Amino acid sequence: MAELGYDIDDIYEQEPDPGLGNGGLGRLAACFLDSMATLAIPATGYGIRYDYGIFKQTIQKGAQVEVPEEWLTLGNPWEFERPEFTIKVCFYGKTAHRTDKQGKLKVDWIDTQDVLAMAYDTPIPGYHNGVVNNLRLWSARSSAEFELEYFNDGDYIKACEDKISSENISRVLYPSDTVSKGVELRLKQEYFFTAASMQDIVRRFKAHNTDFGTFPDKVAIQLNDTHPAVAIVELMRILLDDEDLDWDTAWDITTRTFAYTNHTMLPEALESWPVKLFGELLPRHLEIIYEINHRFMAEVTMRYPHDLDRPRRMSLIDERGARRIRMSHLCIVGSHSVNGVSRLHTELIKSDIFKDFYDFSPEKFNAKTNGITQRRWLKKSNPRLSALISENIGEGWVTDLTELKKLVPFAEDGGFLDKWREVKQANKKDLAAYIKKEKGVDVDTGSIFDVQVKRIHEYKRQLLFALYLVAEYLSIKHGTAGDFVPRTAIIAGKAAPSYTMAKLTIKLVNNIAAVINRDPAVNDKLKVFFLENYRVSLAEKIFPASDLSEQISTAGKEASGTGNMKFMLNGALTIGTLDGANIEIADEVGEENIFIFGKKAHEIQELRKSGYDPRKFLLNSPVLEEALRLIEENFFSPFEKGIFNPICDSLLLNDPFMVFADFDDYLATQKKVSAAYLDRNSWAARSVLNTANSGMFSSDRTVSEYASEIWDV
Ligand code: 8GP
Repeated sequence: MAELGYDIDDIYEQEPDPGLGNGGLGRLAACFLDSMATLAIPATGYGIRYDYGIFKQTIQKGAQVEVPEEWLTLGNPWEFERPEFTIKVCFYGKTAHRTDKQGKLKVDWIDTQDVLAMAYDTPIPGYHNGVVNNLRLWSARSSAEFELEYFNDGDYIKACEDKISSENISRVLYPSDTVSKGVELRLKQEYFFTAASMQDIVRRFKAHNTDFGTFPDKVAIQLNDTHPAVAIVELMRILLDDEDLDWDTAWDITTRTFAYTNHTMLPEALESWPVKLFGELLPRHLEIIYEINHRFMAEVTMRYPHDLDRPRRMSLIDERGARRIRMSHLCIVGSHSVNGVSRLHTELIKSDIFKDFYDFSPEKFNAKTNGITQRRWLKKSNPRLSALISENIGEGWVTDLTELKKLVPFAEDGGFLDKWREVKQANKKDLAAYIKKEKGVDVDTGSIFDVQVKRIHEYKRQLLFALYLVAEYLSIKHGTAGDFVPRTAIIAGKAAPSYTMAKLTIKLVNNIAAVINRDPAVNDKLKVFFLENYRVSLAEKIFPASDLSEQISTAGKEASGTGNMKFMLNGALTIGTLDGANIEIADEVGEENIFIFGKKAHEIQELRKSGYDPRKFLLNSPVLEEALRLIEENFFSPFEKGIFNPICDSLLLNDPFMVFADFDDYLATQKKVSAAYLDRNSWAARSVLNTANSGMFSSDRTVSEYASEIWDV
């Protein structure tokens, strides 16, 4: 490339990220694929080949503006089109009931409108082990028969419209990671890729097997949240209607095949589909769901004959208001395993949203703490640190992350600590150069790189970080900051396009950054940057350069988090609440090497119950009061007066995520961080210990647990 006059990094920059997911849930799946291939587990990942993945985020006048990302227009060299595996997926129509020659009741799904699912395969190589697994993504094509009807009638335009409409199914990823809106196209997407995948799985099974009784021994299907929940019903349909099995046999096969992972407890994210919409699109599946529910309700009533409310709470159908199908209930009833993604999250689903189901079948519930692949998140993205580690403890960590424990003694080796710091410094220089290029502002690489990168959401509390930065700004202005330890705050993340409060938070951060970065009085002490279009390739630049990892969600709300693990692996120290996997990170690294603050999950619950009044906390915190007042008085919005009122009002009136309740403790803990950073050697030692103790957060460990405890593979 150099001979040809190109810089290889410029070439790499040309390639768009395949943004086929929203946030943590999708990225977790990508890490799992890498681990499954590396552990030589024969596995396929199934999903949708979206023409437009997650939008590209641009910032205009401080606000997020979404632009479609055309990642496929210049071609995608990593995939293979597999037209030979094209599958027909049916929608709409009606069911016809009849008795066959043996007098058995049979159901036909007829008069359907059909769409083709075309397979595109992306090879997933394991690490130096000769194994290549497959990621199979489905793209929607119109079915020729469907068009012909209209062509024959001479209605060319109608035929073309229908072609477009069926191909729209795989057009675009829904860009909200936490809200399930119940729109028809989304349900079509879910059934489209699920039905294609189930037919593909059954076809492969039948190529080598004849007895469906062995299906659960050969096939395990892990449902990544409820989005593919209808797979349970689709397998029942195939076994009953196509393969002629009786209900009990089909149900036994199905429940032994499926397992379900829950990724969030946020009520707005729990999927439920209006019965009417579902029944029109998938009439046969609705009948099967009714039958599953009928039998399940009978069991519940038998077990709790005197508890009349329990069947109502546990039903697959929510009867309050217009009837809806509860997809999580379908997943629990139709699976042999239900897992949370951290220890705390699992305890909470057992005691809270799925308590009735835990009472009913406790044996199904288990915890599988998330993990990340060190091949991408250390070896590939942080080559300097990888080299330093391998020089000292060998390369074993690449496939066994617990090998990093061998770094523990190096935390007391001054020469090694110097090299460790040099690596961090070089990575910070690279990120500073990127920020200079993007923002035109100089960055002090001697400052603490204090970083919060993740989707923007109220529960993740980017506002807590923003209020802290305003408070620090004020303390510098007032001259009360003392020996201020310089900081560079870096924030990045996308907001769902319809999530007003999240978008306003981005605007607030950008406006705060504009004021602070322009003020000569604070300039050598504090700078704030919102980096636009957070994505995997940007994350790979950020984690290696970070000193401090912000994991500050309201306790009980973040199911696990995985960014927290990427920071730790790259030697950042965490400031965080006892939420999700932070708790397990603290256990591994030891409390001396992490900055924990804030209310615990049960305290949050109790405070809420006893009637939380944010103003009480505000009255007791002059610093918070002044920071909030600055925002209210339009200091950061002189030309757009009042635009941040919705944020201030929400905090003052009910503060749903208890930002005020945790503010003082957060501020005090940040002061401890600054003091700790001043002792460069002990900070470096703690940084080494973070990396050294991150072994359990490899997705190799997570996937091994799924393999032995759920899939039996
Ligand atoms: C995320 C969780 O918020 C995060 O804590 C966790 O690390 C990650 O899943 C992987 O387990 N959950 C989601 O992204 C999520 O639930 N999204 C679906 C509801 C759309």
